[in-house]
Amino acid sequence: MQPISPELREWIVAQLAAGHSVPALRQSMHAAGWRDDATDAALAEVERATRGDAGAGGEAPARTDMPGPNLENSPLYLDAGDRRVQVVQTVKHPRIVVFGNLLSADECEALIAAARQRLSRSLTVETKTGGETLNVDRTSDGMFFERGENEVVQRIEARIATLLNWPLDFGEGLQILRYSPGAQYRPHYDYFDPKEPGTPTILRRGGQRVGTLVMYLQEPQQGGATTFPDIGLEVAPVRGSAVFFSYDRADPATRTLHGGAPVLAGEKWVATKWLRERTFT
Ligand code: PD2
Ligand code: ZN
Repeated sequence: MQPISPELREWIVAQLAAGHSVPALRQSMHAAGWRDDATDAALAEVERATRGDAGAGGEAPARTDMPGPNLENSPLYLDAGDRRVQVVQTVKHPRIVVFGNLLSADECEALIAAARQRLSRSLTVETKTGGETLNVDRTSDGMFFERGENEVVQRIEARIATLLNWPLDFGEGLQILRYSPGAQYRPHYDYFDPKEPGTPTILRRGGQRVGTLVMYLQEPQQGGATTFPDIGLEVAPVRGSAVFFSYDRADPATRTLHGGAPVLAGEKWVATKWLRERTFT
């Protein structure tokens, strides 16, 4: 059976939304060389997805192709192209990997220096509307780099793509956050809530988020761990290290609730890379 690619799925959805009939679609796909059984399977899948069918337990269906490091044979180090990255800790469910030595001190400094003058109070994507709003749950200051915006951003993005086996252009631009004393990021999920009305608009730019990499650029003197309340894990914000986690569905069943604990002393800086299902535009 021919695989149903995200592009084909999107094309079918767009054709149906434009008012083309199912028989007309079937005819176009037949003319394009699709076998009728594959066409029917693709149409049925799109119909299931648009009806919002749940899995056996009532949950959303899980993706199978996911970002993440290759941990076969329990490596202590991974080759991320231009750097040897340490595997410090792993959790299976939720899938979490803590990396050491992902960034050099110079790279951390360069990101902070380039971001500092562009910081403003952080906005979060607003799934109610598809826009962005100030969110009291996040009291840090932040900014976004464009993907590939400068040499150091390019180098780090290429390294992440190699390390996590996920195409570079499926990633959002790097987000930089600065937490001053008292600042925190209350526990949340990084995927977009499918029940919110603004989510379809957000998903047009590359589908759902499926993974997060939080990289620590500057460690505070106290506090500021990245917390996973469902499993009681706290990741210390050590400069140059990072925590990766992935979520194969937009559902709390992924146990990826996480937050940034309040910074008690000093300043914490992080860079976050969010990974989408497909090309982020
Ligand atoms: O800065 C953190 O530790 C943190 C915690 C939770 C960052 C994010 N979420 C994020 O950028 O999504
Ligand atoms: Zn988050």
